[in-house]
Amino acid sequence: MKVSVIGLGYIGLPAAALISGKGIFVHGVDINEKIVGTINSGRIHFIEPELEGLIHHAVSNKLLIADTKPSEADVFIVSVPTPILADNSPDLSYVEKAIGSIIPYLQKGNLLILESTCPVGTTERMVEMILTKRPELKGSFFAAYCPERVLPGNIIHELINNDRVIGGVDKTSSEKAADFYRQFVNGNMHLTDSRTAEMCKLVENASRDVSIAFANELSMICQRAGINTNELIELANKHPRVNILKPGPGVGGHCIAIDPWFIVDSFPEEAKLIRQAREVNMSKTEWVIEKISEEAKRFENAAGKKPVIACMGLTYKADVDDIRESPAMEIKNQLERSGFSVKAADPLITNGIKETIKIFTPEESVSQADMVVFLVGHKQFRSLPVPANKIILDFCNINHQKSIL
Ligand code: SAJ
Repeated sequence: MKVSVIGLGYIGLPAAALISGKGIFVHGVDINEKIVGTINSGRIHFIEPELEGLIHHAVSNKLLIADTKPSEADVFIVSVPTPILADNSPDLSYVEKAIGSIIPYLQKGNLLILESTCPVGTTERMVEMILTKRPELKGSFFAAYCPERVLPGNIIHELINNDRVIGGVDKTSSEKAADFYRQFVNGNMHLTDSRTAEMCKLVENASRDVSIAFANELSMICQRAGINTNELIELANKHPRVNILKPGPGVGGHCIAIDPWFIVDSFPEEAKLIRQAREVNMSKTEWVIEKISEEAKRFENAAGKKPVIACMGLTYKADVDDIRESPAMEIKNQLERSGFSVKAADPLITNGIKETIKIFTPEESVSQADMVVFLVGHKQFRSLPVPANKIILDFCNINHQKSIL
């Protein structure tokens, strides 16, 4: 069997690693020649535990080759990005380009799987796009939507063990796709239709966005009420059926901050709460900037100079190196645009990003700053000493580290 994985990013590359790990040849395809070169040298282009070893093993055993062009295969997996445009509508250009690139190579009996997060109805539209160009394939290839639900930092384990939702455009397609995944997935297969599977992926993340919005709104209420939000949430969660999530400086990443917009875009009349949750989570980032600016004003009035501000953490969430859609990065940039001297520290930021951003060590940032603002709860910050004469603003509940003289 030969499998072609189109898109070798956070989802495609781990899938390629697991499939080739089962002795199935994988032809990986990516438009980025640098990524193709990195993979063919047995290395990977982002941090993910266990993945580099699997890729190195697959490449050295000639079970994985990366390429910029597709070729014939038995199974095609499309796992390319689906970002949103400035007006928050989905950008399906990568999916359309990926599907367009494999149309000449599709053969009777092939299985096409779309894994990229996409609006409801996309899989059916892609099949129509294929049949417009290749009408002779009608009824003789299989197509399914199979979303992934892995947590960055634990992708390999979750790809293997999480249940999978398998949404075929018809029953046989669902069964073919489930049989394919069973070769490397231990989780249960839940078969449904493609539209339900597409919506399932979106609602998983939208429901989380709504839950996070509740925590973020609570934090803004508590700040005005003079209540410690984290203590309040801890107490409320003692209730056996309450699970309030953690407030943060906003919602980042390329999933939770993006996917709900796919539902809002398709169902603008009905998706009121989902849209409102997005607005609350985006307003939280502005609120954090406002709070930092208010504290900086107080410092300036007292000290007669603008404070140097240490921004602790730039990634989109704790203990990952990913800065995509990062609220912390947005906060740092806005503070710099407001004329503040910012000393940013993030021990997870790998060199590639460092070249474009001046990154200090946590110790350097703290020692050079008047205000220390914790934006991302990296575990390295938990034991970081902060002298008691520094103003500490903590937006990620790192507050159990002790200040020292
Ligand atoms: N966040 C909070 N408070 C919380 C939880 C998260 O402020 O209590 C923030 C994080 O700091 C981050 C953002 O939300 O900025 C998203 O973080 P996350 O851990 O919720 O999600 P991701 O984007 O890393 O991964 C999500 C996961 N989806 C769910 O948990 C429902 C993952 O399982 C998905 O596979 C992934 O999106 C995806 O690829 O869709």
